[in-house]
Amino acid sequence: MEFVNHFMFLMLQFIIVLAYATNPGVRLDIQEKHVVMDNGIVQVTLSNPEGIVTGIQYNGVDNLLEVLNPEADRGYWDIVWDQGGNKTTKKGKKGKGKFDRMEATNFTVIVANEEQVEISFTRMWNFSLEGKLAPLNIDKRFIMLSGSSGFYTYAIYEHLKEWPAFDLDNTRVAFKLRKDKFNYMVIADDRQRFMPLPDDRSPERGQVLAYPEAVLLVDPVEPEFKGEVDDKYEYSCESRHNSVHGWISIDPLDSIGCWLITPSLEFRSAGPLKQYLASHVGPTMLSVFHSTHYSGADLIMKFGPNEPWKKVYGPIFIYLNSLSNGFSPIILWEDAKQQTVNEIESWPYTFPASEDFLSSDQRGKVEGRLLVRDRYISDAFIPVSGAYVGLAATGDAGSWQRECKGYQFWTVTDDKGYFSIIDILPGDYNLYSWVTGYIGDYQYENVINVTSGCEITVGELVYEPPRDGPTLWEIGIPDRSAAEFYVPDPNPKYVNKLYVNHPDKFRQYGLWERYADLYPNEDLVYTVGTSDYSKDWFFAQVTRKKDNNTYQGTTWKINFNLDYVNTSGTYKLRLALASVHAAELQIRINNSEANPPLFSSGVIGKENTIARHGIHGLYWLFSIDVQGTLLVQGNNTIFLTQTQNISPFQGILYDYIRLEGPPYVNYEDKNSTFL
Ligand SMILES: *[C@@H]1O[C@H](CO)[C@@H](O)[C@H](O)[C@H]1NC(C)=O
Ligand SMILES: *[C@@H]1O[C@H](CO)[C@@H](O)[C@H](O)[C@H]1NC(C)=O
Ligand SMILES: *[C@@H]1O[C@H](CO)[C@@H](O)[C@H](O)[C@H]1NC(C)=O
Ligand SMILES: *[C@@H]1O[C@H](CO)[C@@H](O)[C@H](O)[C@H]1NC(C)=O
Ligand SMILES: *[C@@H]1O[C@H](CO)[C@@H](O)[C@H](O)[C@H]1NC(C)=O
Ligand SMILES: *[C@@H]1O[C@H](CO)[C@@H](O)[C@H](O)[C@H]1NC(C)=O
Ligand SMILES: *[C@@H]1O[C@H](CO)[C@@H](O)[C@H](O)[C@H]1NC(C)=O
Ligand SMILES: CC(=O)N[C@H]1CO[C@H](CO)[C@@H](O)[C@@H]1O
Repeated sequence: MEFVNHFMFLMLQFIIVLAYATNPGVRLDIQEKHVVMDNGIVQVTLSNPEGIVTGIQYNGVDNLLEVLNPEADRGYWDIVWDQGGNKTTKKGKKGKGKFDRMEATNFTVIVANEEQVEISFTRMWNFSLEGKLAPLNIDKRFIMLSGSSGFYTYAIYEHLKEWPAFDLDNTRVAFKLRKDKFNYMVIADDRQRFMPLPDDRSPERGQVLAYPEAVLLVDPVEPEFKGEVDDKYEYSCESRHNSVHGWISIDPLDSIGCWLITPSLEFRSAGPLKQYLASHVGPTMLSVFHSTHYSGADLIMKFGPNEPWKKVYGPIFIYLNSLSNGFSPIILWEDAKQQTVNEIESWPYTFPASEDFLSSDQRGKVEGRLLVRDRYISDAFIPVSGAYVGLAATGDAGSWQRECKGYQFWTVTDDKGYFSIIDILPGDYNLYSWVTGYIGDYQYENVINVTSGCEITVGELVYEPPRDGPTLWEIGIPDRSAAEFYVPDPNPKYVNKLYVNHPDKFRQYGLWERYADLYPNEDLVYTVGTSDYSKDWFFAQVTRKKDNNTYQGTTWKINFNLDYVNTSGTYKLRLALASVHAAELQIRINNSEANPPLFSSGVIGKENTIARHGIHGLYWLFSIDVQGTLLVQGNNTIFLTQTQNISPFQGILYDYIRLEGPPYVNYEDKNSTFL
């Protein structure tokens, strides 16, 4: 089977090569209302001067985009924005910004020769447009290369200093494919399936569940989908794993793949762990550059008055492939992944004509090595492999997860802890890291000034994660995710078959309601030493649903035994949270009535991770002093109370919890029995 796939893969390459060999170069045809780029493999039609992709002709199909949609609703860049400061129109929690497809007003040819066509669609802002359009100059570019089975798009957004404040909530590129053809969606090797039709979500065929995006398929056109839940958020994807996804039109004689390839994460907001929508029922393909999903209002890009800004989003590649035989269409996915590797290797591209897109020699490089020293575990300086190291706008440790306006450049350390971050755009950055297995965030103390062609060596960096004393006990793995905890099976009424017997079980709909099924009256109790966090720690501390459509806050207990307590020492409770939504965490020790509690987080988080089937949102770390006088020799209890109780989606996803003993008086006494 492996062999057959590999063989077919080579064959496919061969067929594509043949197509290239006969290519006639790129032609540009400018019509009154449209512009057509054609390289003999693909023909792309855009509206003139709006710059909306209205047609993609490929492999004998005159349009891969949804011909039933109006032209403006086929392939487009868009933003969701609002006026800034006190002019904002977003009222209350449900307020939404203004959606704008950024239709351009001016079409310009930038490059047109046999090898390459690059065209530009611009929309310039001025004060007469205040309140009506986002104060941005927009330049949308489209590129076609000869012999290339697809096309590129990128855009330059610019906000001038003297322009008014505004908020940018969301921006992306969307393609709406033909529903009569594209029926198989691929997000990843283990996330692909035949998909329902958009019609199945209509009131006649579907039943809206707890929010409009989640629909129970009651009477789908294809009966095989009956009883499943469809929700686009079940297909969201972390930025680091979101380089290619798309759709296949499966036809035994002539299958076609249509793929969105994002060759770099540098322009996406908020770092490698940020989750974005990808493909979903429509059939829709999105390349999202910025959104507030799984993060909340902290990620709204807020531009003040006097804040000049310019950013290049993309280029991304829309790649097409086809297969004209009876073999598995999954070969198209394998080929799309190989194409993605090729695109990543070609990054930064040499062909974009805008001087705002910098080539490799205009960018810089930063190298070094990361070691971790976690005292009380080991005195050694340990090289860590697979740790994320990145450059992002200057800020506090961990600020990268909320940073949106600049570019970010990330890599992972090798087996010996070495890292090399290449092709960094000039500018001032901080260097950040986090390491699976350790809590907290690393930040290098110096600002790093990247210039064209620079090669900066930062040497050996040592991350000393937060640690005051020896571990008395711990729950979970410090990895910014709640995936290691107990994730229940979904209610059989609300299944997505893709996630049955799948490692991403957490993506099923409605798991928040399973808590009340498992713990109808008494809350979760975890006993250190006997409980197993993969079975006994529910992945989210959600509210408990009562009969009356009301909800209750909950109090979870951690029981633990101490053989000895130093009543004059200070213990430390480390609470790493993987996500919070409109929740307040209160902590009490050995006295469930203590008022005030030992600790309260206040009401924090707007990440909406629970409703969106995420396993993490933003990372939070709280370090809480616990005086030895609060503890007793023998059994102790920590009470974790989540007080908020308005909705089913409020709650906390824990990442990791640890109790540290007091610091040793002499670190050399660490083998002391008095822990
Ligand atoms: C809005 O903010 C501006 C500048 O901060 C201020 O001058 C103005 O008075 C405010 N308007 C209202 C209605 O609050
Ligand atoms: C259109 O854009 C081109 C290139 O940016 C510029 O030279 C031209 O003046 C613009 N035309 C209009 C009507 O804005
Ligand atoms: C401002 O923009 C509008 C809309 O594009 C345009 O009609 C108008 O001529 C522009 N005004 C100036 C002064 O450029
Ligand atoms: C970084 O370098 C640029 C260009 O050389 C310079 O304009 C900028 O002031 C520098 N920033 C710092 C913090 O040194
Ligand atoms: C249901 O909720 C209402 C309003 O919150 C309350 O007045 C009523 O007593 C509740 N009924 C039951 C059976 O709990
Ligand atoms: C208990 O903690 C206090 C304060 O840190 C320290 O001075 C004392 O030596 C500790 N006692 C023991 C037995 O470790
Ligand atoms: C402490 O807790 C354990 C386990 O919950 C229990 O078996 C034991 O009896 C308790 N000891 C005391 C002194 O309460
Ligand atoms: C000081 C205090 O409240 N101690 C309590 C700690 O918790 C244990 C077990 O719940 C109780 O037995 C203690 O009285």
